Parts: sequence; C-alpha cells; structure tokens
Amino acid sequence: SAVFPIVISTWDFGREANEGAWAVLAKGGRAVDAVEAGVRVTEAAGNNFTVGLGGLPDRDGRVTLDACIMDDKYGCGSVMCLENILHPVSVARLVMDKTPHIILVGEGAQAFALANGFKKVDLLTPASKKAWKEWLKTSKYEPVINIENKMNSGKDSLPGRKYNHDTIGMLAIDQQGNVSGACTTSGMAFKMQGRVGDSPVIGAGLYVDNEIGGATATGVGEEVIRIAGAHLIVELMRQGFTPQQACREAVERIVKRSPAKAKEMQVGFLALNKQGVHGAFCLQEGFSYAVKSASETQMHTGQHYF
Ligand code: SD4
Repeated sequence: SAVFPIVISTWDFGREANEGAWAVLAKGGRAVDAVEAGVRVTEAAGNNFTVGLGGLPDRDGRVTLDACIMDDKYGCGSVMCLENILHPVSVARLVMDKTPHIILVGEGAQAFALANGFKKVDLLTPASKKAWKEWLKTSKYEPVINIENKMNSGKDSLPGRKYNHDTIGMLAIDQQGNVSGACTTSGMAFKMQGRVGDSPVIGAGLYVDNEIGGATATGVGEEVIRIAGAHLIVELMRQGFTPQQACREAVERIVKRSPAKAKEMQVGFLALNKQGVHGAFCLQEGFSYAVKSASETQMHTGQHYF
C-alpha cells in the first residue's frame, strides 16, 4: 500500500526542513508548497555553510545561490548565481508561476526578485566570512571534495562546524498523491565566479515526473550534470528499478567514468517513487537523509559504493 503524504530530504538538516514541509502536508496542502516551505527552513537557518544564509562564498567573497523547484505537472522554476536574496527557492517558484520561462540567472534573477517584493540581505555571516579569509591565505583553487569524514577533521576541516550537510534536496508526495521537489544550495565552496552546479539544473540536481516519482542529488555537481543524474534515476524507476537500485545505477555510472576520481569525491542521490518508497545511494560513507510520514520520523543512511 502506498505511503503518503511523505517528505524526504538530504542530510541531517533535512530533519528540520521536513518539519516545515510536514506542516503543509498534514493540512492537506500541495506537495509543491510543502517542498518550498521545507527548504526555506534550511535557507534561513544560518547554521550551515552550504545553503542560503551563511553559505560559503565564491573565491571573490560573493555568496551566489542556486535553487530550483518542480511540481507535479512538469512545472519548473530555477535561479542560478543569485546574490543577496534569502530565499532563492521562492524566487524559483515565482519564475515557474509568473513567467513563461524556467531559468533566470544572476542580475536578472535578482531584479525579478526585487520587483516581486524580496529584500536585499547580506548572506555572508561572520562565520562564512572567517572561513573565506582562512581560505584566502592559501587560496588554492581546488574544488572542495566534500567527503564528510574528511571535512570533519584534518586539513580540510572548517572551524567549529560539523560538516554533515551539503545541498538540500527535498521530495514530497501530498495527500492527493502528487509528487514535487525542490533543491537549494550555495554551491561549491570558493568556486569560480559564475560557476553553477547541478542543484538548479532540472534533470541533474532535481527531477520529478508525477507518474513515476522524483530524484535529487547532492555532492560534486559537475559529476551529477554529466550523467543528468536526477532524470536518469526517474527514468530507471519507470523501467522498474526501486529507488535505491536507480540511485545505485547512477552512482555506478559516475564511478565507471573515472574510478580514481570518484574515490576522492562525494555524490549522493535520493529518490522517492509514486508509492512513497524511498531510497538512496552515494559514493562515500556518511550520506544521511531524513524521512517524515505519518508513521515515520527518522534519519536514514544511504548505502555507499566505496
Ligand atoms: C553543487 N551539489 O553546487 C552542489 C553542492 C556542492 O560540492 O557544494 N557540491 O555542486
């Protein structure tokens, strides 16, 4: 029997975000409203280095945010490289609802947000500024590998933070059985200015097909874009793969291209099918995800390749 409403989301901060989504789902609200409300919790929290307020800046000190949302009718909205706006996911929602377009980037996205009542805010916090200044001392340009265990200790650790989080990707099914998803991030730490990852790319960081289910991604975005990760997983589920099998197949495709490179990075996939069955798979140990339904409020651990 199908399990819904249900909401699932990436990493430890997914637990809090799911509560925000659940408030909408429990009242009979739409999944698309639930995922927007859910990831807004993480965007505003300011207690992590990877989403919204307090997200690590690019190498020039600019916090540039990427986000997207997808509803149950192939509706899509996305913003890329958006600065000084607290809730990129809500700007993405407006792009979906109020424009004939799907993606707005940079200054255009910000102008659209401001014209729709969003306020300019400084997203660089004392902690993220400090981390950037630290990085500037060496300013070694190498994409942060983001393997949780390494980020928590040794030379890659960031001051005072446990690094068990990255992008938030969220998938939900509402009481009507409709599926939607959202994804939001500050992207790779100290990236080149203008760099966009997988998170706001429909089909890479997020994809939803209401007949089948949805998928989302976290980790090194370049690897996810290459294989059109989220869309791949949804199509595999269409062919009969379970969510976990589909996520595993996507991970294996990344490994196949370069086992040596794959060993040094983290990518995690999370999927939910139309029946409310969830699954995950990642490259490295340490990928957690949060699940909330009427019968379950729990953290799960994604199985890992290495
Ligand atoms: C991205 N998936 O921009 C996101 C988040 C990240 O290392 O920081 N990855 O690629």
